[in-house]
Amino acid sequence: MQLEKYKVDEHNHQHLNNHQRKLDFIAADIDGLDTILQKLAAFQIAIPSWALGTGGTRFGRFSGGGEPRSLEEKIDDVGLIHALNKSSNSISLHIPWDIPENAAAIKALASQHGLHFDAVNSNTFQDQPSQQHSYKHGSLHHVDKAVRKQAVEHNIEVIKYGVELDSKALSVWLADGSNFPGQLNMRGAFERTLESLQEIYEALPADWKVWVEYKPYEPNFYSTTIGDWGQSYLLSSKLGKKAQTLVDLGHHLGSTNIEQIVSLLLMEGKLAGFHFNDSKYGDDDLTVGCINPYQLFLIFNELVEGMDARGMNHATGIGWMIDASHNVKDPIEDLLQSVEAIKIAYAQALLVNQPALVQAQQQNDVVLAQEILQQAYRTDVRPLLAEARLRNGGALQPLTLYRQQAVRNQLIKERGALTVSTGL
Ligand code: PSV
Ligand code: MN
Repeated sequence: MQLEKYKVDEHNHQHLNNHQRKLDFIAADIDGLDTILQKLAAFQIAIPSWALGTGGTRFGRFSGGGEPRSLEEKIDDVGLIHALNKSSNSISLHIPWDIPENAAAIKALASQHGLHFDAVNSNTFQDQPSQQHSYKHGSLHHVDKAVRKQAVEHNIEVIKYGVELDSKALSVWLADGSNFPGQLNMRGAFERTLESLQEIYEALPADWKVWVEYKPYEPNFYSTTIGDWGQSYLLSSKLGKKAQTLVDLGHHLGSTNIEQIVSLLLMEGKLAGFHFNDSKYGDDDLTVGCINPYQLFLIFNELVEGMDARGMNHATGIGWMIDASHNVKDPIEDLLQSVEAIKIAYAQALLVNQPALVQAQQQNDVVLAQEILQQAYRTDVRPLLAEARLRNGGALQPLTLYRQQAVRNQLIKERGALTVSTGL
């Protein structure tokens, strides 16, 4: 289904006075309001094709109804999200969950919604019915050359799909690791992974990147071959300029200082981008900003400062993507919340008085430095986001409009109550 523009306009008309009052209130305290609004309007976050259905756990899966049954319907759902928030103009595909059989038609459909294709993701963490060798004991790090070859070829095939869709990056996450001490020679596993990645790297088109994602545990519980940012950084450094490290917020052990990791990767030109989500315990894949919004703000503070120091464009300098999945919310509502949370953190980081912060740091004025950060963090920036959406043609209150239009009920009518979308 499509959300007609006049419905967005009617909604905006209804809420305009209220919005203007809130905007005027915050605008009075902000220098360079227009520049901030332009940055917010330009800032887009990619939606993963696998987050549009209800996520499951190993204990079960409870479909919410009206889930997309095909790649085309997933694109329609991202189109809906983008029509509402004008902040999600791309989709990231996971192969083979979402194979674009007819790339030209898929591209045409996406562009009708104003969408393009973000990074393509390979999958060598599950066995597919048609494949010859199993990934039970890993893929790119496998001791058997034939298994490694199969996994390399899969990645090269994913690049080909991506080229057809005008994607510009291959995102690689490996489940490779070991469950028990002694199962694996760790150095050997690392070296074989590097060798396999080198073969994939060779197949990258000139204007492509490969993003190497790390994760400390799960599905393996003793060692993971690309287990932390150091291991990913080592690989991406050895591979070359086109390889970078991807940070998934859920892929850290408790209390890790993610903002420090991000700051250093950025300094080295090795930060590929993000998989945004939030977590309390592990890789919980919860809605962005639902547990620890302050950490998200601190990450964005490092990003804004670090990107400015390198003269990078905030919107296009690195990859921004959500990677979340859970089983209790309407996925579209959840994604709207995640995008909002990301943009709130970004807007707050834009408000940090950087010159004053630098001065406080130079003078070792710890109290003032904290005051400066928290002044920005405690500002309610939601009217700025709403104004940027309004200027882009989106809705002042995306979630409210989504509910008023009873979009999910319409999707259930169109697609049925028992549809199940592909993904984990
Ligand atoms: C692994 O936990 C991960 O974060 C990787 O990015 C995968 O591609 C994705 O989740 C699969 O859901
Ligand atoms: Mn991820």
